[in-house]
Amino acid sequence: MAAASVRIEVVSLFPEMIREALRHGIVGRALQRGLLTVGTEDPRAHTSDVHRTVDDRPYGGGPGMVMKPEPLCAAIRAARGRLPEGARTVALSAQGVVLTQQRVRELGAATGLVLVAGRYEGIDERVLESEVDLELSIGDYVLSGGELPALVLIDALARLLPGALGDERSAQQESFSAGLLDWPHYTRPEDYAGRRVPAVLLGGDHAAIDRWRLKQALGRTWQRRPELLQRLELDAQRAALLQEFMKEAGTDS
Ligand code: 9D3
Repeated sequence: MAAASVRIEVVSLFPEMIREALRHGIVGRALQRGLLTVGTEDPRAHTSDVHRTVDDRPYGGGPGMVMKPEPLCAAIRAARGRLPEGARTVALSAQGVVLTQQRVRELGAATGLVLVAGRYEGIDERVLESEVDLELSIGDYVLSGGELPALVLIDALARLLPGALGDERSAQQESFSAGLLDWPHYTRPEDYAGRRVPAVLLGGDHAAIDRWRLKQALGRTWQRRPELLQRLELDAQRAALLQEFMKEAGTDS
């Protein structure tokens, strides 16, 4: 369970990118309600040369530029100074360990987080050694900086805050489908362009609906994310539902 309120500071050369994105949706409402506070700190504010230099060429040569230590460290310390003692510092980096819901939950337990969004080819290694507790990636694809990953992490953290979601999913529903992909969702009309809503969802047999949903969730996880299914220990009912799905997938669909 997340703390009652999380305080986050994002160190970024594009603070507007952070502030602008967070105005919308569930996160925007969590901010308005004070469940979450997000500040920003721009390393460029911690330069003193006329060009306000935040990057420099890599030692050893090669393409691209590296975020230089002094302005970045000064920004990190300024951001940390606004947070309670014991705040953790996380750099969003393509070299990081991959973010998972498990790691989101762990980070949600912190009262304060400094998120460092890198730009250019990367951050001077000495900043990572001296100021950063953890490097996080959001997956194996190349982005142009850490701002969108920082926003991804903030979004995932905000959803864990008590009261952040308008319509709380019950703990029972969570365990019903834990570790599985969602089942297919339908709303009106019953017939859309000749595609009908599955009949079981139209009747009032809630036990049958639960079985159908669980079977679809198991089947889709098997088809699309088999590695997720391998981690689960299926009980007899789930194993039987998956067997049914597999048999039917062999014939129709
Ligand atoms: C020479 C290899 N570089 C790619 C041209 C490495 C590289 C440097 C900087 C790759 C990406 C970036 C910028 N990316 C991030 O800062 C980043 C990121 C990502 O690219 N993918 C997934 N998660 C993240 S978190 C931060």
